[in-house]
Amino acid sequence: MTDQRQLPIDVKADVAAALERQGPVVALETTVIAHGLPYPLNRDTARALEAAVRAAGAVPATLGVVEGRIKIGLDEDQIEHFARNDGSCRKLSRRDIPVVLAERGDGATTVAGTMILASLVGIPIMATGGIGGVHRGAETTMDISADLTELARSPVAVVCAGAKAVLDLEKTLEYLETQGVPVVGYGTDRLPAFYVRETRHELEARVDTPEAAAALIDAKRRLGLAGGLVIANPIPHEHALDADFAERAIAAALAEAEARGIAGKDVTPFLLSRMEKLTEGKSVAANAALIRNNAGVAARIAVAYAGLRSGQSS
Ligand code: PSU
Ligand code: MN
Repeated sequence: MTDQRQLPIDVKADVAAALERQGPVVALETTVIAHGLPYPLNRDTARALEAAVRAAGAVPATLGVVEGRIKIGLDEDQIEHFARNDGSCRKLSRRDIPVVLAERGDGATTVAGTMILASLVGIPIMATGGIGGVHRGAETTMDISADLTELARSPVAVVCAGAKAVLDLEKTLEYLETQGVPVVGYGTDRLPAFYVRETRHELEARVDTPEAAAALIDAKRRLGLAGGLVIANPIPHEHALDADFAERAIAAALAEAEARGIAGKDVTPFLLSRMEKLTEGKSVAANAALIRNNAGVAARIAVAYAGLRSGQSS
């Protein structure tokens, strides 16, 4: 844990109490709220994620930066502010966090940003929709999400529905292998791709229970290896999109992004909002459902992990 005396950081009371007793805490990202989903579905999803974590017996910590202060846990008004994002709320990946603190601005954390803030206070697990990764055409654009390098640095397990389907999944897995990041299927042998339950990409490891996932996180910690891991949890059957339908919409959205010259941090928000139109809202409904599912699984893993750690210390 970093020395926090120099940092403008506020830890919500219930989160602080849980961390104090080494109880289960799940960090939740906010880029998906501020930049990923439309209002008011984003606000309702943020609330539903916290409820899903609580229902599984863990404490949720929705992370972000408000007026230059790091918030480990947001209150209702702050979540509403992020959800209504009037454009003043930055998207915070690693490079952006010092900037928003110095500016005393507001920012919502990506997976990379969430991992950084979570590890400041020792939260070992987070939930998201899908991680960023290597974009299609990265061999010319060099668009590779800082989520991937963060996974090699910060000790946080990321429960997700695989990588965003708009990415080049093969290159994303290659990159994670190079960076030494375990990618583990949760109840699956193949990489899920966000809207669809599985792809042709076989994974090297699989766990079927929260306890098995917790044992893996613990093994990595004991080895002293830097970085986190990816726990890839397929979207529930009833919310999955047809693979061909999803792929056609992705191809159309990507072509449009290229034609309009969308680049950098705007690529993902642009694609997600185009996908919403192209699928007549089915993509956002699926997105909200899979994140809720991931929050519940992350909480069950956090409970198992806290149990394991308390067994070790007694
Ligand atoms: N997946 C979603 N919605 C999102 C994101 C992922 O369904 O909004 C966000 C996550 O916060 C992820 C980020 O960390 O996109 C990656 O952005 P970039 O590719 O610019 O690093
Ligand atoms: Mn990018």
